Amino acid sequence: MRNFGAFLGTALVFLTLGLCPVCSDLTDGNAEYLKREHSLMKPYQGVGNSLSSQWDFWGSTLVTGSYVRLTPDERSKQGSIWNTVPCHLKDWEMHLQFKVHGSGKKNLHGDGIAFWYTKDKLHAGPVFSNYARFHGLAVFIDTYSNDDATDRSFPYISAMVNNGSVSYDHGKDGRLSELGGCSAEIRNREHDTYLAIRYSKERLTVMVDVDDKNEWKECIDIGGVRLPTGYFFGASAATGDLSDNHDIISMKLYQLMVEHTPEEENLDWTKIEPSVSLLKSPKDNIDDPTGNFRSTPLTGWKVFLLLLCALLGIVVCAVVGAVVFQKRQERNKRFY
Ligand SMILES: [Ca+2]
Repeated sequence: MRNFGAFLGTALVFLTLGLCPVCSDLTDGNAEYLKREHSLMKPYQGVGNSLSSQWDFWGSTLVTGSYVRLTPDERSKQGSIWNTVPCHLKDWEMHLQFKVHGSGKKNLHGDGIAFWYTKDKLHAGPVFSNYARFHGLAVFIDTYSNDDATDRSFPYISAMVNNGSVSYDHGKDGRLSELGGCSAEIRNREHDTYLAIRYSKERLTVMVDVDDKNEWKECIDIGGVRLPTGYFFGASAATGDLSDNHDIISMKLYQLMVEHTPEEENLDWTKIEPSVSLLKSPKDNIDDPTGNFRSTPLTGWKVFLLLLCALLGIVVCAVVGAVVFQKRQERNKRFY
């Protein structure tokens, strides 16, 4: 059994070697580049309804020197702002700096802000003042619980990918079509609040920074998300019987430097149909009490656990094998 120590050593070396690709996968060292043509920043030059503008606005939207107010704290207002330049980046990260505030007491305010990456822009409708059967991605910052269910606290952030076939259900706060979400205290904060939406290699990640600690907390992370290039970024908000000021301070878009295979590069990315390859339909989410359904590819720790289990299996087999072998040899010796 002296060799067992050596075997364990070798196993550990293999384990370390096996982990290295996982380590490099976890270290996301991609350089990021701000894309001004898709960003909205103070003092909001290039915002306006002219041919040369990079951002169009609609409805109750008011552009001041320090914020873009999608709706004031008044009933039945609808407003939106849209990037006029289609985005042809394959991998991107949008940082949304916003502020939702108003005089309404707890649960007496609404309805929230929606972030969009969609085929159509300035297409008004009932979903936070946008079209319900949209093509593309939506991330909702929903401040009012329309549904009576008490399984989650609001404000609630959720994501939805649509190919125009599904209508966002406002009465159910989009529960039936959501891909994942989290609660976040974003309302009436002293400081600005932030949302990051990253789309890269079919993976959608949403992070929040709402506690003024300058650190991102993961909210949504799902794989198998397919979105085309050539869509438009936008943000919209709406008030109903209840209201809030919905302010966008900035929208900063960063290009992520990610390598793609030649096959991927040769695809016509504008022809991709928005979809999510879930193992079950998003409608089954309703069975999940947390409201989170994730179909992520193997993440770092899962790969680690798998490797560990496999190695433990090998170790156990080797030990049992060695013991059996030794016993047999001893028995054989007795016979000679
Ligand atoms: Ca709602």
